[in-house]
Amino acid sequence: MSGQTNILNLPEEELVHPGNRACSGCGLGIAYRIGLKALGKDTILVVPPSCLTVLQGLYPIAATKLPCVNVTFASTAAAATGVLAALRAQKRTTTTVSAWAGDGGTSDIGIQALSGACERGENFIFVCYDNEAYMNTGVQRSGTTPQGVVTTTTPIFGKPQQKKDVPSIIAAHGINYVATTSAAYPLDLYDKIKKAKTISGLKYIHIHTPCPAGWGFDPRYTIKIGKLAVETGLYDLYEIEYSKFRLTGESKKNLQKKLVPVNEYFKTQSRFRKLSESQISDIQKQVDEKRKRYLTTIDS
Ligand SMILES: Cc1ncc(C[n+]2csc(CCOP(=O)(O)OP(=O)(O)O)c2C)c(N)n1
Ligand code: SF4
Ligand SMILES: [Mg+2]
Repeated sequence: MSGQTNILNLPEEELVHPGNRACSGCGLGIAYRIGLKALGKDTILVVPPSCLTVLQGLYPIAATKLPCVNVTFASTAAAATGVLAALRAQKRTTTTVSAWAGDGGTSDIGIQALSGACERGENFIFVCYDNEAYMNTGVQRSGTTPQGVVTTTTPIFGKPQQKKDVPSIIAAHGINYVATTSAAYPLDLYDKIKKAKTISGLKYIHIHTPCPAGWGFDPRYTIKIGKLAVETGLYDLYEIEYSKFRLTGESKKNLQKKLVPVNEYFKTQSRFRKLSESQISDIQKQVDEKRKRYLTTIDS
């Protein structure tokens, strides 16, 4: 999968204008730019309230060259279904429809519409960019915020619950393609969205997008931190294609080498400052257990 595309054969045409409203070092900015290259010009976007709506800005000075429908928080997948129906009525069967929602708009507020669309097998690509909190409104915890993270709604002890495993929830619907990727691995991201375009039914892509403003790190470290999440085994790159699971890219390579200790990742971001020694060692144990499961169940 990854490795097919390199920096020299990415399409040169930019579908995101330079100069947008994202914070400097925003992982979403990278994911969006590369993701739109993979989707191509004949695409209609569907976007709920999020940092992405801010990044895109408003007509006539929008940062994207693609048509985009801004919809209510809970309705992203339902609205994408409606756009598909309108295209069918116009006999436009080659246009790609792609919803782009944040983790709040996917794992919490939009999950019912997404579940319905998965179950019906609607033919669009749902992208969740996961900056692990409701960032646009000032860093509130979401279902995908990791355990122990300090947000404005978990200010004292950090979030007590674990990160919700949204890709597994979506995969349980039996859709044809689920993939996880990261803004720190833009070519992996590009290849997975490209592949999604060739598969029928609903395709779900989960993108880890480091967020300097909400995670508490210097914007120059976005890629380094995104990579550390994978190198520690805290975030895995994989595909579930027609129900077959396989690790991809750096996560596949991880099986052959020693993982970086999780604390190396935690140390880089102020949002983890409330994690205790025992919480860190519990999380390390969970990652080690997962790696053991991979080693015994995956034929790499
Ligand atoms: C029904 C509803 N509730 C709350 C809001 C306010 N709101 C706008 S964006 C946002 C945060 C979105 O978080 P997420 O989906 O994770 O995207 P991010 O901002 O992190 O990019 C919230 C709570 C809203 N627009 N509609
Ligand atoms: S708050 Fe985070 S996700 Fe939102 S624009 Fe800033 S860096 Fe990007
Ligand atoms: Mg978010």
